[in-house]
Amino acid sequence: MYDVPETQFMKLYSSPPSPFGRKVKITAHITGLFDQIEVVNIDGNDPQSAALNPNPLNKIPALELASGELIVDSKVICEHLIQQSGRLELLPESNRVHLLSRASLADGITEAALLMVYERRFRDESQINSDWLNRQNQKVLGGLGWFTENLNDIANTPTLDQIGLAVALGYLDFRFSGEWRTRFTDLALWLTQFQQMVPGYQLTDPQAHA
Ligand SMILES: N[C@@H](CCC(=O)N[C@@H](CS)C(=O)NCC(=O)O)C(=O)O
Repeated sequence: MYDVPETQFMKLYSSPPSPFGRKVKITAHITGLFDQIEVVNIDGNDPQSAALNPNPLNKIPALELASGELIVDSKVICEHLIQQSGRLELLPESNRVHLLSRASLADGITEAALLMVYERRFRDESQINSDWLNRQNQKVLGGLGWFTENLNDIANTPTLDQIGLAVALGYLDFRFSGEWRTRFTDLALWLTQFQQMVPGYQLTDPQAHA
């Protein structure tokens, strides 16, 4: 009798439009681990599909390791992939807190944009709170302004914060018709560069795969 080898596959619970899921997928492409991941698409609006998500918070992305351990939160999942692949240049130890803080700012843009989408999606039109929408929009604009002033060149491999920024901009393209591009031209140029250097960005384009 032969032992049946245990599957080494990790399972990524995500969905094509999810920006935080996209961040994980791009990181998986860069670190060369994408082929070891089975992507399980979750539709949070469909209770049957949502029930497949092992994350008790019912958020995506969530990563289930081959051992069964669950890892939640995109930044933590990305860190796991970086460590597992040994591609530590995506988050160098010497610069870790600085880059994680930048990554949190990028995620904050995505989060604010996502809350604006949810405000319109989950409320009756008459209940949509325009003050709340403005508040989130100010965060998006504040974040984009900050990155315009603090833009880092992309080296051979992008760092985690740069992946997060590209995903935030991609989400604004996807859900807000790229309105940011006329006001933040430096960021638009930067994103073109990122896109050219990181094939995983195109491969995870929500407009192509939604
Ligand atoms: N901080 C989390 C945020 C994840 C998140 O908000 N995901 C969205 C989809 S992109 C979600 O699952 N939303 C459903 C909900 O909040 O109920 C991360 O970085 O993974």
